[in-house]
Amino acid sequence: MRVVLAERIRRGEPSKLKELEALARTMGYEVVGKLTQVREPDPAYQIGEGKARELRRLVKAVKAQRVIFANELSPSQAYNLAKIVGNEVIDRIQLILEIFAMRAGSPEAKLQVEYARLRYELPRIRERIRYGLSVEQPGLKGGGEYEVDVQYDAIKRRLATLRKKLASISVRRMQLRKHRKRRGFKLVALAGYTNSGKSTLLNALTAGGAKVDDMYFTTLTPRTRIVKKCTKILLTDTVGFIDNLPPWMIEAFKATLEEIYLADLVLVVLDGSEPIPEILRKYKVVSEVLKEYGVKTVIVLNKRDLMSTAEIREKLKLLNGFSAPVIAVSALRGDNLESLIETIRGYA
Ligand SMILES: Nc1nc2c(ncn2[C@@H]2O[C@H](COP(=O)(O)OP(=O)(O)OP(=O)(O)O)[C@@H](O)[C@H]2O)c(=O)[nH]1
Ligand SMILES: [Mg+2]
Repeated sequence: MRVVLAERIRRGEPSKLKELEALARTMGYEVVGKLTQVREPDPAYQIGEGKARELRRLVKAVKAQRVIFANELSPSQAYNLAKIVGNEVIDRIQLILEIFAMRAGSPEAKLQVEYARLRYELPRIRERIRYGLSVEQPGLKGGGEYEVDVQYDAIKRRLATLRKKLASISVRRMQLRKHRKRRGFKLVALAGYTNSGKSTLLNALTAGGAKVDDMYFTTLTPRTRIVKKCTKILLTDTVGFIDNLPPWMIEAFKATLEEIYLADLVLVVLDGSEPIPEILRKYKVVSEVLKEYGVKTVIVLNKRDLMSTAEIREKLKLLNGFSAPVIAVSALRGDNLESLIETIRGYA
């Protein structure tokens, strides 16, 4: 599918289109145009009305089928934009939900993704029906207030059921962790921004078997393996982090994220090949979440094969300010993994 990416940012705010493009590519979309407007949000269109017309011209010129906004759109904004542009307009959260739906292989991930999608739908139902837009619920078509209530209640009931199922997954995982700890295992978890190399590191340190891909959210379901040559350390790989997720999305993945929060030690994996501001931004996204749980961390500056010696030194020096040990490795080449294992032994 040919897509145009659009965003509205405030003066001085960095563009989010690069990351949005990586997300779009993960869905296999071809990005054929981009549009950025610097202004305060417009209540009707998010961007200005004149800019929305420019967007329409761009979409026609490049023959795009869809527009994806980096900003979160209210249902009425999405509707107004679609009317002007003449094509479907979605936002970043919808795109992430699509990726999750595509990646959800396990029953656990499927439940989490369904929960997240319905949480997204719920506050939007009324407006969608008011605007004559269909809600993606089979057998339920738009109509009057009565239909709205029926749909609303159906989704609420389904959410309650899902919440129970997810809670029991969470309990099962907790029992498994307890059992492992009783058997003398130390639980080490990988955390990090999506695409930082967590699964590659799992494969390098264990008998692995995790799927690796230069796309976002390749991993959704936790995978735990014994670390080679350390029979008492278990390493768990899980879903990656991304900036600006609504709280209900994090709630949906609670059972999975608990593998990180409740570990004995967390390896925070950073893609060291990126520019320093990106490394810091992504480190912040992960550490802000972990902070609440007071879990011990080791910072792993990954992809050192893509950095010069001077660059490695500079980045290590910078990260040394964060009160967690830092170690530079290449998960792909297997560089410096021995000292990473030594560090893990020392802290776990
Ligand atoms: N050059 C280089 N590439 C690496 C290294 N580690 C991982 N990669 C590449 O980075 C990309 C992402 O790796 P993954 O292991 O899938 O990353 P992840 O953190 O598990 O990503 P998600 O599961 O999608 O969140 C892949 O293309 C890997 O081959 C490394 O040390 N050096
Ligand atoms: Mg992965």
